[in-house]
Amino acid sequence: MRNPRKRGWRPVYLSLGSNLGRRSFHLQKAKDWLSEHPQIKIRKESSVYETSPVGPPQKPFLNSVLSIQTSLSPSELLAYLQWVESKMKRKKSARWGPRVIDLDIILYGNVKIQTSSLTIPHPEFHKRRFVLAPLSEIEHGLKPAGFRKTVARILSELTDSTQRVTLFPLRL
Ligand code: A4P
Ligand code: MG
Repeated sequence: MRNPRKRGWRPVYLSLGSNLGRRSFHLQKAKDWLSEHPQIKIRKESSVYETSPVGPPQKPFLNSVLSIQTSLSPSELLAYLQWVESKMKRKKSARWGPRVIDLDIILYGNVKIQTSSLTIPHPEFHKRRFVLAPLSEIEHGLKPAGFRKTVARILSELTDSTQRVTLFPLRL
């Protein structure tokens, strides 16, 4: 029977990134942790991309984007992502520094949030080819909360030519 108290399931987009150690293994492992949560269903996954680092000089990243449905609230989802990061032995590093795994909430339904621990949509996503390319691959017509343009349009209007993104031969 349907539980009337059950909260709705929301469409959410997550960014996965790794540039330390066995990068593809780390992306796969993070996806496995996400799929194990009973309140997270993975709907679509982008290709994996090798991307030049944004921020301080460091090794290239592997990045991908997952489309999920979740009944977790934004703060519950963030807590779970941080738990997965800690399980995967991510150590705190410099801001935008190298990491075994980084899990970010890019979009959470149509919600806009600005608190000390959570900003949604992610404050940098619209400037980042490493997020926009995989997101546009799986949801090019999506208009993020607070934006009048589609993801594909935002990507096509990016002018920063220093950000390189190439398809990586791996399926998660
Ligand atoms: N936080 C606020 N909003 C969010 C959100 N929407 N999703 C807070 C996730 N976390 C959010 O994050 C710091 C704090 O951000 C968290 O405690 C959470 O409360 P962090 O992951 O511990 O630190 P960070 O990642 O070093 O800082 P920041 O500012 O989150 O960096 P980003 O934006 O995650 O960028 N270049 C390439 N090519 N590919 C990458 O994946 N990633 C980064 C990290 C930099 N350059 C990159 C890549
Ligand atoms: Mg982060």
